[in-house]
Amino acid sequence: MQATAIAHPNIALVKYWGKTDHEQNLPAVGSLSITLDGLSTTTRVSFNPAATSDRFVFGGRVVPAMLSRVSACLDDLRRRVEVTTRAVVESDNDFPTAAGLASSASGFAALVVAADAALGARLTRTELAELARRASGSAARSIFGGFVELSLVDSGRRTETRQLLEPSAWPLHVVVAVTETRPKTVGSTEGMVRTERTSPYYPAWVASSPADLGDARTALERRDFEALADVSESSCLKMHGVMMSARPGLMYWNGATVECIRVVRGLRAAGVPVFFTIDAGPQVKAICLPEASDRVRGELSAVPGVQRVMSVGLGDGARVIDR
Ligand code: 2P0
Repeated sequence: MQATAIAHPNIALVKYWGKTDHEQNLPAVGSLSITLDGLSTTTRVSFNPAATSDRFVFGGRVVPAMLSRVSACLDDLRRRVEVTTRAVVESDNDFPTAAGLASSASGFAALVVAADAALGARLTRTELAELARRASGSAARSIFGGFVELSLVDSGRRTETRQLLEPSAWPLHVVVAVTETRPKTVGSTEGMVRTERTSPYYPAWVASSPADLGDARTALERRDFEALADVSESSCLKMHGVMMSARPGLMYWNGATVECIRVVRGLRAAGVPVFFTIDAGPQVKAICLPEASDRVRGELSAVPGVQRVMSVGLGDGARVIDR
């Protein structure tokens, strides 16, 4: 009744922003991501027949604020295997939670994989991804390693997540430039609701996503870095455009974010294989070929306002490490 799993954060190259159903947490668009290595969430789930409620402990402290989301995710699994046993969930990140590395993605991926193993439920990877997606959209992608696509199926009533390429098939590097360590003021879920309700550009954002996904898939098949760079930067800027056009506008960047974009664009124009992507926060992630990693790291470290820089490669999907 106890198991421990590890999962890594992922970064979307073709972005997810917006939902069609908040109850089911159904995304309005598909997404395509890379799973990172080197940064991990480790989660132990211990089911206890004597317990009357779930408990969530993060970094050694009980966190009541996160308990309802964790419990709802466990309830989803408990319903499937028809058990009611409550659990203690102990989770830890080995990377700063405020680094803009979607800790909910690695967190919920590790949670469903550990809980499945602890209950002996033996769900398929696809089913685990579906459970994780219901808890947090981006978490489905961290179930798998390397390059991953979350697709809408059944006219958008369901999602299906799968691996497109193993990490070793195209071992890109990611340099994360941290420009702010305080938590963001508007969380992703709230930001999405505001964008859906108020941005006049939202329908265009949703309508343009399938073409971006197609372009990114083709770029992967051809290992065409320039094509992947073009579609990824476009998807990122379009997402921030639709965020900024909400009312009141969502502005996740700071001055250093803009300066990092300028530096990455300058490097790329000079022939360095690198492009940027930015999520719902001010950190900049520079994706590059391995040979460019040191140069990119050096240039981003020198940008005023960059507080620290981390370099990582591509990693595997969520997995059990102890049961
Ligand atoms: C992504 N983000 O595709 C996009 C890009 C942030 C910007 O997925 O509400 O924590 O839990 O489904 O997955 C962050 O949102 O949102 C996210 P919920 P989630 O990575």
